[in-house]
Amino acid sequence: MSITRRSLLIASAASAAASLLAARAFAAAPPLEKKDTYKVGFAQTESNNPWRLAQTKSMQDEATARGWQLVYTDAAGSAAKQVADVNSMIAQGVDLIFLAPREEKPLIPAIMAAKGAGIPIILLDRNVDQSLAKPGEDYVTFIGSNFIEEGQRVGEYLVGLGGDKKIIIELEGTTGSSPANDRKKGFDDVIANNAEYQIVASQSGDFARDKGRQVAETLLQAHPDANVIYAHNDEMAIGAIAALEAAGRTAGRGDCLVFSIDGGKEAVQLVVDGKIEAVVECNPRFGPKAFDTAIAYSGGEAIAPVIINPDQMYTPENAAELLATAY
Ligand code: GYE
Repeated sequence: MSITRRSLLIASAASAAASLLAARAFAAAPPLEKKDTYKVGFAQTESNNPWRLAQTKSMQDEATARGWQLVYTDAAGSAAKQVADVNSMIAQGVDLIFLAPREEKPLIPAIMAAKGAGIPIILLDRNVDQSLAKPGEDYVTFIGSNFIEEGQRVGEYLVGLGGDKKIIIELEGTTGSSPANDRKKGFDDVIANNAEYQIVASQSGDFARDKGRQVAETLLQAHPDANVIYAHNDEMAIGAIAALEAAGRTAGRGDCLVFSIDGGKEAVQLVVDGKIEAVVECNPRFGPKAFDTAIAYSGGEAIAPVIINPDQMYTPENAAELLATAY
């Protein structure tokens, strides 16, 4: 390609991006017409863990209870597939799209495409890069947990525990996803303010059990003195416990403390058993709040830019009592 042609292409791409930005700065998120029933999309990111299954069930149950049609897609862990899924929902003319964006950046074009087609988007559970898309302008709102606070709660609990467990391995969630970014920030900031604690390794286990096990195995070999594992979700914590046990070590206060976030039944049971020290809940039951928010939006109500789910914490003191309520 000639240099002039290439620079023309670059210039036209730049001006397209500039006009997209300009459009974004002025137009509000598309409205939702008031109707008796709706056809809505739910673009799920993957279905490889109990948290995702509980979230999907909650959305499906709510759609059934209200008699709405739900167009459900599962991106199977691929941001590219999720972009295609949203585009297919746009082509099917859904009234609104609930989107659980796998990562912070790659879903931005899909959000802009929906906006361009006049279809409002409500983000569920994961957020997008706020410098690239904004609530009220590009999508209606984000509904989910405060991930920074979740990480902070684990850090503060660990520091509050005192004792000699201070050498930490961190298992991060999916690279580029908002819960991984924020759970890391919240936790790491607490640790940075407590000089005697040290994070010796921090690596992604992609929120998956087996990946978490593999990464924990490698990191435990490299850092045999580690005595705390902080996993960004239950699945990786359960994988890490398998890695500890395979290495002849024990999960629990006697050897290595394990922490996680989510609060599925299996993890809460492990708190009861003393293998996980504490779990910060991240509530996956989005259905009622998601659908209520869509109705409020169709009625012209002002919607808060961020709607935070309240989360509890499972500890040795309350885990047995709360086990029955865990998803
Ligand atoms: O912690 C994890 C899931 O985005 C908050 O993603 C969610 C996280 C949740 O796959 O288990």
